[in-house]
Amino acid sequence: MVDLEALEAEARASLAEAGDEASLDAWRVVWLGRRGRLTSVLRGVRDLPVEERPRVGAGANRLKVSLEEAVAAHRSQLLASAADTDAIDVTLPGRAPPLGSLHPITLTRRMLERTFRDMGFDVVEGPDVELEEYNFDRLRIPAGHPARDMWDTIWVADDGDSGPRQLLRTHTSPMQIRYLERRSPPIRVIVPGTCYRYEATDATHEWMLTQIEGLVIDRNLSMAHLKGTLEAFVRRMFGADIETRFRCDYFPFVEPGAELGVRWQGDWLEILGCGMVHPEIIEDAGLDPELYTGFAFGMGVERVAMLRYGVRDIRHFYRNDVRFLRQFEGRR
Ligand code: YSA
Repeated sequence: MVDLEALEAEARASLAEAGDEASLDAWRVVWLGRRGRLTSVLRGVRDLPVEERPRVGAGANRLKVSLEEAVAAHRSQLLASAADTDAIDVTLPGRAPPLGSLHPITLTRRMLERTFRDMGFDVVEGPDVELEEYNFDRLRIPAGHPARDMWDTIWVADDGDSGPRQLLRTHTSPMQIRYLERRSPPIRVIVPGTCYRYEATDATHEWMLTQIEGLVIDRNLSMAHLKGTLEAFVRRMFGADIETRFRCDYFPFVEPGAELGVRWQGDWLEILGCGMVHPEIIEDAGLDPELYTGFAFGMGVERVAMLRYGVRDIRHFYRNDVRFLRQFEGRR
């Protein structure tokens, strides 16, 4: 009489004791090898009484399959715990760390900087946390001026009378004033940087955006220089066939003011505000506005990136969805 249950119990108990690969191999030889104990049971089926054969034959075959599975599971368990130990196999090939890539806004910002550098502009940066005076007052936007409503503002601290108020800059234009304090004409500079506005987002508006400010001051500059520079720039960026339009716009720190739109998916997308620097700003900088004139602009980098890459919704840029970001791998 073959007791398969007792055989299985014994086989499993000795398998549980196998603590390394060599003992597993030895166990295999003893139980499942060509002369192993279970193999012998299977071989002996033909010598059993006829009525015993089906039970023992089928049972021993099932046991064989189940012991094969048990030994395989035990082997992977041993391998897994070996991997957890401190043992280092110096012969294994190294694992390459996953490489990130540049964010599409960084790519676009760098490309814009290159283009303006080629056109003779310097590049400087300014503070993200700005004084109210530079963000508004010295750009001819005093407290209570309706133009302040154009940009809802994120104040950093409201100390009342105890100190100057600070905010996350709503635009890069305060750097016009800071630059004019330090440098004299001829001036040809761009200022890339992040800006923040307390406003609801939609397909073309984010609450955090990147701008590139441009400032050019020299003798005898006119609106023709402003238009010529910006049109040359747009053609370099998007090719000669791009359709552009200038429209009047109002900014207290320019006179006259305009916006530049680009044809996009059957519609117009405004990419920047611009204008001739207001004579009072030139005068406040200690320059004679009869002698010096200039133009300035503030461009939205996310909008340029939308045009460049055909992105329909600006909110994709800061959602951090790797499926979106991976599409920019390998781009320059
Ligand atoms: C105007 C005249 C100058 O002489 C110099 C600069 C300027 C621009 C001004 N400082 C300004 O910020 N104007 S703006 O509010 O119209 O923004 C300029 C550009 O930034 C827009 O044309 C757009 O491209 C982008 N922008 C504005 N708000 C945005 C935005 N991009 C994404 N999300 C927003 N919420």
